[in-house]
Amino acid sequence: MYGVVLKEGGMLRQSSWWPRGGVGRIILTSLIVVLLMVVSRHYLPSVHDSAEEVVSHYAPDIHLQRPPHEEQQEAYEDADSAATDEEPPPGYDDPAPSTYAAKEPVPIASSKLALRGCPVIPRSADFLVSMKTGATELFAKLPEQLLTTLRCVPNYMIFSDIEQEMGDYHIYSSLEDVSDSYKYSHRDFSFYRRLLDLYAKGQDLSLLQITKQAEGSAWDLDKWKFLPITHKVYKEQPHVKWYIFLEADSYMAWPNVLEMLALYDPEEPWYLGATHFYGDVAFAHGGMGYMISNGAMRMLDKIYDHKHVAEWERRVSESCCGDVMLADVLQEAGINITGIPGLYGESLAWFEWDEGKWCEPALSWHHVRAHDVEALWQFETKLLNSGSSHYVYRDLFLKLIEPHLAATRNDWDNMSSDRIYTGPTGRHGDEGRRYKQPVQWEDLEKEERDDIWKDLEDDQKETIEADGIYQKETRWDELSEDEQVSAWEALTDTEKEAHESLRHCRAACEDWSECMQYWSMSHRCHLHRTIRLGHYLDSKHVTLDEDLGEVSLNRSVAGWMQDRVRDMKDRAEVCKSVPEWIKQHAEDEGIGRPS
Ligand SMILES: *[C@@H]1O[C@H](CO)[C@@H](O)[C@H](O)[C@H]1NC(C)=O
Ligand SMILES: *[C@@H]1O[C@H](CO)[C@@H](O)[C@H](O)[C@H]1NC(C)=O
Ligand SMILES: CC(=O)N[C@H]1CO[C@H](CO)[C@@H](O)[C@@H]1O
Repeated sequence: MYGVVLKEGGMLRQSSWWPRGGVGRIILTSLIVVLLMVVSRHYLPSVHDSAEEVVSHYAPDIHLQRPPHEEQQEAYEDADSAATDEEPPPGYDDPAPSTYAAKEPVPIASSKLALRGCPVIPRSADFLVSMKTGATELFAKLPEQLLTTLRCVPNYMIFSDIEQEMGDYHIYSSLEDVSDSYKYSHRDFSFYRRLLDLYAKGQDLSLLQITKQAEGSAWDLDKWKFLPITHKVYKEQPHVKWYIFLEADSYMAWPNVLEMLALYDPEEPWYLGATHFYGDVAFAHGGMGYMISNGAMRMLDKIYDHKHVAEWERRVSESCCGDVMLADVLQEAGINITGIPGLYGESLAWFEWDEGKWCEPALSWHHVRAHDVEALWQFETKLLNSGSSHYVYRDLFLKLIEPHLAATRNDWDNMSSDRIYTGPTGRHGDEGRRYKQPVQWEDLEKEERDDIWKDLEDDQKETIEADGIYQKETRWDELSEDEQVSAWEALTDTEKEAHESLRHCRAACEDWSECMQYWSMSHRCHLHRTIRLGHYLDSKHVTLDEDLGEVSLNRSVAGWMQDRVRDMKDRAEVCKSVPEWIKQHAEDEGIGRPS
């Protein structure tokens, strides 16, 4: 536009009516400029308008201004209808804006842009996610979660040792509500006090992670976080239906989790997770993720007073772990754990793929690194955007695991451990209970007998009743020296040679009909009856052994029986859809919402 003005000016200069005097020129030029300004203001589009046009042409979803409030609501509603068809029952108001609202993370006020590409978005009025991490690992673990899983969760709170900001995100303190008498004097908190001190001095807290000792201290501190976090999420948002607790190294598969939760009435007291035992206490493992219903939170809140908290803190100081203590406290409030399937305690590399879990929906993973979170996220986003609404372990296997299974793979870690061969002198045999040793039935403790009896076949029971002899299944390291010698002699020739080379190891795997994979490294052969991916292992001592030709002896080599993997896939049942699977699961377990 202004370019045109100059060009016109250039043409005008040639004409004869153009004044020769300086003052006349200035006056006439000014008049022309004013005239052009008036014309451009009224008849030509403004610079601002045209810029907006360009933006909306190339990126229709980018708003130059924040979208108005209605549009935000709409964004949630779109997403919600994708996540669940049912309308929320009356009685759940949107939670009152909390006092922290101004500090809450950006996605709370997210626009369509922020939620774009999210396959599933949990309803912000129904689900609150609490993500627990520590100040030393905050910057290592959280960014990937914020880029992927948390990006699609409109309602969450992040907890660390210290209240701080991370970019646009507010990090809550999981420890500030612990009584001062512990916080400022108990030895579990010496690490916390150090963190506070260094934080006040503006230091990089991640440097504290390097020592083993610091790891131990961070663990001692961790058990103190569970109760304050549980209380805080409820106090902040008392109307949410489900409180979901994760750690920064957990990954949760939203579509499957939401399907599973739909089985349970949040008005009832539910404490759902992967059941573990510590002594007599049944607890939900913290890292694998657990969920507490609004009904349960209300019951806990009834007894969450000074007297109880003082007593619980005393018990925490003596207890091993925060998740165990939480289960203890919930039981005191009248809530017992209910175990749910699909929560796994390790990352993908460790998972044992076999027919048993083939059709189960995967709910969560633990000990995931940023790399795993990314892989899972990419997998999930692609799958769900291509029309599937859920997925099962089979889908993960086909996309993320199977492409990496090879007949042999160098420098690969051994995740095989079902049978171990190390030659006549070393430890070999079986990690499982492979060796049957005759024992007198009467010599066993009563409890052990009862335990064993439940699982026995009828013919085994008859043998015991007839001769009083029980063939006890024993591990190699439970055998006496003499028993080990005879166990070695009982091995087949192939097994005896398995440790000698990769070729021998593979032969032993072929020889054992259940073997799916093997691992071979310097006088060692491991076999495994399920498929486990494992991971790259740096070979520090690679030495070529000419005699054996094919293998470098100290190189770690893994391999899979590919024909057996194919057979396994062929044998595996056709999976039900996840909603059907969950319905069946509910029937089997006798759970489900009253309808
Ligand atoms: C919870 O479990 C304990 C111990 O197993 C049991 O005594 C108690 O009755 C259970 N409570 C509920 C509410 O089911
Ligand atoms: C393999 O490594 C072990 C220890 O790592 C070493 O003792 C042994 O000599 C190595 N074998 C060869 C053939 O290099
Ligand atoms: C090199 C390596 O990772 N070896 C491991 C193989 O597996 C056994 C048993 O699971 C471990 O003890 C080894 O450290």
